[in-house]
Amino acid sequence: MSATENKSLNSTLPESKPGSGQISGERLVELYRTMVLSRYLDQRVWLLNRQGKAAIAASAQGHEAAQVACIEATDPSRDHYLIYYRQFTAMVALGTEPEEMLRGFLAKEGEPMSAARQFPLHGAHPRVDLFNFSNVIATQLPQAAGVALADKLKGLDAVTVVYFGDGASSQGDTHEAMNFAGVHKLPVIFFCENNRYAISVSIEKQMGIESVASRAAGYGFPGVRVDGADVVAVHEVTKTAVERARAGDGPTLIEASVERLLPHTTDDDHTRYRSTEDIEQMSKRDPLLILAELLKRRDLITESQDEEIHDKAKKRVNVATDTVDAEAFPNVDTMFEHVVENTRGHA
Ligand SMILES: Cc1ncc(C[n+]2csc(CCOP(=O)(O)OP(=O)(O)O)c2C)c(N)n1
Ligand SMILES: [Mg+2]
Repeated sequence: MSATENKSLNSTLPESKPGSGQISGERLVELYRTMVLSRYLDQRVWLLNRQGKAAIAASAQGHEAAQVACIEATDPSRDHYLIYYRQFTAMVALGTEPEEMLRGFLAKEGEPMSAARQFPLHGAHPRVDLFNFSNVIATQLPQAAGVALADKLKGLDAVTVVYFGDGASSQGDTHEAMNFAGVHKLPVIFFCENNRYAISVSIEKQMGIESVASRAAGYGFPGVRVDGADVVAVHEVTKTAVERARAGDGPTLIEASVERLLPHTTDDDHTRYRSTEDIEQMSKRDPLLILAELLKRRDLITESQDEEIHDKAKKRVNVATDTVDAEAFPNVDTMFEHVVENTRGHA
């Protein structure tokens, strides 16, 4: 689906200025590199889980294009991002190093987000400027409205992007955040990665309407549905939403249709609730294959350059794995540091 067709799904989304959403061929190749690196890292974490080294992981496989394209349309030097547990690629795109991500999964000393005290990848990342996030779904949405309100009160032109899933869109927090953001015309982008499942619960059992984007009408701002496997289309609709937010016109809800190529987490088995046909069909919407095809069709990369990109990413992930695997776990004497105030005299 092209961005123009997507926009026609909701006529309230303002037209983007000519050219403002365009992405160069060079940048497309860069985004592809990030997606490939994220994919190998993601696959590695699942292997580490099967080896008994990583406790649990959620995968971004199938969500990569939506995540990189959205960030490409924003400005990490001034904008804010509130992510959730499936934001593997977004984290890589925002500058989290593979070693840092693996330290989280292997709970190694020096892990930057929670000093290895939390679920993998949970916590805040001060260097990358990621807000602390919770495993409790949709809690990040009211927080995002708060961040955007603070920026507005300070007169800054920063945009806050908050990511969530289709399942999270059914939570009360989502309604409160969107209502508040609509009332106050806050510079926030609600970015829903709709993979049609909340663990094993399919979208038909989650909502009585067809699209998450149409909920925006109830809050007085535009909602737009976009093919989340199409980097160019996601970039274009996000760029329009960013321009709208910076101009003081308020929020946008973007619904990116994506595939969750793997089960919900390493603890799940989706063959118990998805048909073989469904699983086969969705693998055809793998965003890496779709972007690789586009880059080759436009002569932006050759077959051998594609292989090089893959080799480089594989090597980068191997180096990071060897490094982190050899690192120490936090000293047990530090167990109660950074957790809660020790009022019971444990340590
Ligand atoms: C408030 C709350 N209820 C239930 C859960 C259990 N839970 C964890 S992930 C999840 C599914 C969320 O699905 P969705 O928002 O579509 O995101 P996806 O995992 O598909 O990306 C649920 C129900 C939770 N973490 N928090
Ligand atoms: Mg979902």
